Amino acid sequence: MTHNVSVEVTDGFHLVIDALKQNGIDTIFGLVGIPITDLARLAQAEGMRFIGFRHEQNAGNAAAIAGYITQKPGICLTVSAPGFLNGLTALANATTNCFPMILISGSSEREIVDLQQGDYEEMDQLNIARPHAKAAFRVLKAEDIGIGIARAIRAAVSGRPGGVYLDLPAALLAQTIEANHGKRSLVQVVDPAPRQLPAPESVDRALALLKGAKKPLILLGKGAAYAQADDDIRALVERTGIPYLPMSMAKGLLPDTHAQCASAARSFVLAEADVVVLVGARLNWLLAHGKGKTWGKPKQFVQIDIAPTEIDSNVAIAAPLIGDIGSCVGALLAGLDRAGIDKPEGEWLAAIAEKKETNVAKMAALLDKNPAPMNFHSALRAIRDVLKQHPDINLVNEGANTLDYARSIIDQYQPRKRFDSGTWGIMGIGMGYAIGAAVVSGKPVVAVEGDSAFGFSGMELETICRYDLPVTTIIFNNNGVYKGTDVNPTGGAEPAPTVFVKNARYDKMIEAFGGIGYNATTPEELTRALSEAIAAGKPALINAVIDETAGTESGRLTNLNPQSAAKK
Ligand code: ADP
Ligand code: TZD
Repeated sequence: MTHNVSVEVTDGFHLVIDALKQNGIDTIFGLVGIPITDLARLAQAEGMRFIGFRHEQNAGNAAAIAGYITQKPGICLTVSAPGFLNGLTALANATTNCFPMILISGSSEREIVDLQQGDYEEMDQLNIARPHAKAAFRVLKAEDIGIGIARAIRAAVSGRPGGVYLDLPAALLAQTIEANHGKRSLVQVVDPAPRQLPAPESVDRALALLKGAKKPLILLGKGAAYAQADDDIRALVERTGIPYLPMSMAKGLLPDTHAQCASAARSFVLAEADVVVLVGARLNWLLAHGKGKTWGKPKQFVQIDIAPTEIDSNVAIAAPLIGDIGSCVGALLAGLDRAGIDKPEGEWLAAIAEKKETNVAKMAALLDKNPAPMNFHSALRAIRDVLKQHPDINLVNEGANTLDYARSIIDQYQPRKRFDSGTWGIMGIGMGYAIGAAVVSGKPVVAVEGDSAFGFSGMELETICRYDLPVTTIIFNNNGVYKGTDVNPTGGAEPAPTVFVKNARYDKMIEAFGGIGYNATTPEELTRALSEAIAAGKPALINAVIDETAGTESGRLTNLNPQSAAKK
């Protein structure tokens, strides 16, 4: 950009885009307005992808899942105050799930905001973001943009990944500096997420614990999936012969059909194991905090994690192994022979095999039924069978019953192909994750959504159609949150808190934007619609009509409702 004949100048807008590009970032998810519209335009003009959303939360969710899939921070761009706050839920969700993303928000004039003089979209965004982010920065001088973006990238992806907030005031974007000076101020981040090797004595301690185990178990979490150490993780599982359990987003790290997969005997192995190796999985609510009935017999843990403060968070950890998962798993592998670790005893493996067989038979009986209308099982059987033919498809999944049943019924065959409500159990990630996954993977996406869950991000169907993304959304339509059967106890006309309009036709929504809509009332119709939609590679939505009496309150979390919890 040339402002006068003698000195070539650049400005904040250009420096932000140049800094991102220089660090290999090629996509921005966002929603435009003052003061960032021109930033989005410039990004596109400079060859980046700008994917424009209808609500910032969905753009943020797309950025977060892009970060999880690629190990590069996903970028979400928003306007100030309300746009920023809309994006903040996604930033907090990314931080909670350990996904690397950067929320970049434009902000109003500092002088006015700090004196609270009532600027357009006035808000002290930096301070509001701080507790919800792994790190938060503001850049005030154009010559600091390079450093600001470098710090944001490194904070997002190094150590335990998370969400980072970057505040860019409007005045900064318009600031001009000499072009050469600007160029020199940019930073190419070297080795943004360096390997972190575990201490040798920690490795020996973990191996010694494993050596003494009679009933060992490996538990793979989404940290293991994120780490992209797929071959070493498979080698550890197969060379030790230890049965393993994948957490929901770690499904597919090894195919769910693997002989050592103990998912079908989950309760049994959690209760019975004596030594559990946690690989990138936290002992939070999703694992019953590592104690209580779920965990049955006393046990000892090896915990592999990059965050040292995760250790002993819920129960005492006998053998912490701190480092990146690739390095830690590699070190264990290298020590297996030295430590003399043999395959687990046949008795343990036989007991698991027997339990699996019984449970698989029980599930098969449920799956084989053909009730009319469909229930969760018969609809998911149809989806499972179609997806088996497409092992590289991305699966997004949210809802209560829809999430719980799909997680156990649909097999995953490849790593990082399942994206769901995650650590918070959040509803609303559906269309954002679907768009993010489609954009960065270039592969089709199937989103299996409860009707309530879908509602949080449903307007992004327009975005999916606008960018012509190969996303098929399947709505499990049972007329409400959890179920569709509640009635107002007063007999009044106002609907009960959990119910929706009966027999809604979600398929008509996508038709408004030129997508393909299907209404499926039987497993056969669902199979046909899904096969056709995937083959077409076009935006599609299937309204799957599910029995409104099927399912339970809160899916499998019934026990967390205060009334049930109080009874415990
Ligand atoms: P899940 O929900 O699947 O059980 P969590 O999100 O609870 O998994 O746990 C993921 C864990 O993985 C976090 O504690 C995080 O610090 C850790 N983690 C993330 N990336 C890495 C990595 N590259 N190396 C080691 N640990 C990692
Ligand atoms: N709001 C947000 C952001 N997250 C939440 N988890 C909830 C509300 C509470 N909630 C759940 O935990 S699941 C759920 C809600 C509203 C929806 C369940 O209904 P559904 O699924 O139609 O999506 P099923 O399959 O019919 O149970």
